[in-house]
Amino acid sequence: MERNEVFFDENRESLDKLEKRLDLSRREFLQFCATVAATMGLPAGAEAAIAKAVESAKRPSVIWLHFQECTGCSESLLRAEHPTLEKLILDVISLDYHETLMAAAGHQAEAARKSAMKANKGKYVLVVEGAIPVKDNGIYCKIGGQKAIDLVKECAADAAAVIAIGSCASWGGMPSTDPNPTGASSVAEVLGKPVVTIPGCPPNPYNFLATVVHFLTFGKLPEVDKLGRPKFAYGRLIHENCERRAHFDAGRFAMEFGDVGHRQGYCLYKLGCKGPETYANCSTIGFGDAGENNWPVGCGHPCIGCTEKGVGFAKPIHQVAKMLNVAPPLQYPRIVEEQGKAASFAAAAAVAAIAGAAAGAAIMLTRNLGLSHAAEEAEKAGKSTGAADQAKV
Ligand code: FSX
Ligand code: SF4
Ligand code: F3S
Repeated sequence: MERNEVFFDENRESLDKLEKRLDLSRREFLQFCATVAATMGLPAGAEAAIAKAVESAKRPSVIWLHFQECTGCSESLLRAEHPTLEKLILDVISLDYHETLMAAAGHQAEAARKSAMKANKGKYVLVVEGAIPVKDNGIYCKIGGQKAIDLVKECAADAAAVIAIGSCASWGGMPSTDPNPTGASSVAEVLGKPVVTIPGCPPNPYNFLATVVHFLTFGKLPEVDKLGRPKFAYGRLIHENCERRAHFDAGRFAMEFGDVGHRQGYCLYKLGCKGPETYANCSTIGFGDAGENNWPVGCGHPCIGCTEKGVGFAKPIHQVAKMLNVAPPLQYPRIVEEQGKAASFAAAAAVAAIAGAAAGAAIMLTRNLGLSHAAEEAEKAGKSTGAADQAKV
């Protein structure tokens, strides 16, 4: 009997109840647990532990604050299908305060927040969506007559965990774009202590769901990097696992939107793709359960680095990215090899490593970028190979 079957056999009664409570079939529930386990990079069989936690754990009270943002973070959760947010709200967490989703308004809403915080002192999870303006003593954002800067401190004081969702809350995001007139700041800056961050504009809903489920299953938040990002989601550069990576390595680039390279799905580096300097799992988990390739690069637009401080909303969208490392991808998608004419990524890295110059690999690579594509275009136009060889970025 498989591990999951054993789990379902042993927990038949409670799962029957859960099935009714969640209005999900057992299969759908297992699929949800498996998706979350896979997002966290947990080994096979972990979905049983997740299922057990979701089935039996007391739903944690969640207070969700909104500041300077567009509500895209909440919107992206509404587009998650396994399960839908309303099921998540009702059965996995107890969402006691969320300005855009709760029925209560005005004083009633404020009262709901205060009573949830009192009843769950030291145990509730605080989720913050949006940046916090600190300029001019924080007067640019007020909720219920209270300044955002004061509200976030009040709510964080007795929280068991603080999660900054979206790039705005994680590092300032779009509202902090130069010249940042309101002094839009991150939750960590305002609280003066590190918090878990789930950047992205909007962030991938599974990264948030997986973080909450990790808290439920293991009683603690997942391991994070120095920027507070869960390592399971932000441990690798987008470029490392991109479906267009083989084209990058072979020097095949889209040079303009709509050109031959763009239509054939070539690498978008020359159009400003920030995948080489952006840490996130967009290329591996996609967005919105809408099928394969449903992420910016998959749809033909360069990554703008929305998860990365100093890249998204900071660098011009079509400025060429900085190469952060030269690690080869985990796997290569199939390509038509005879088209590749430039030095491969791996070859360039190897030569640089022999010379003892790690930085040199990036430089060599950058010098090779576009050579083969330019050569190919030149050949198509009937020019001589010599002329094509001269083609430079
Ligand atoms: Fe919007 Fe959220 Fe962007 Fe910010 O996501 S999608 S502006 S990260 O805080 O609502
Ligand atoms: Fe993918 Fe962008 Fe890297 Fe090209 S530069 S392989 S499109 S992440
Ligand atoms: Fe954002 Fe780039 Fe992912 S723009 S959604 S980090 S592909």
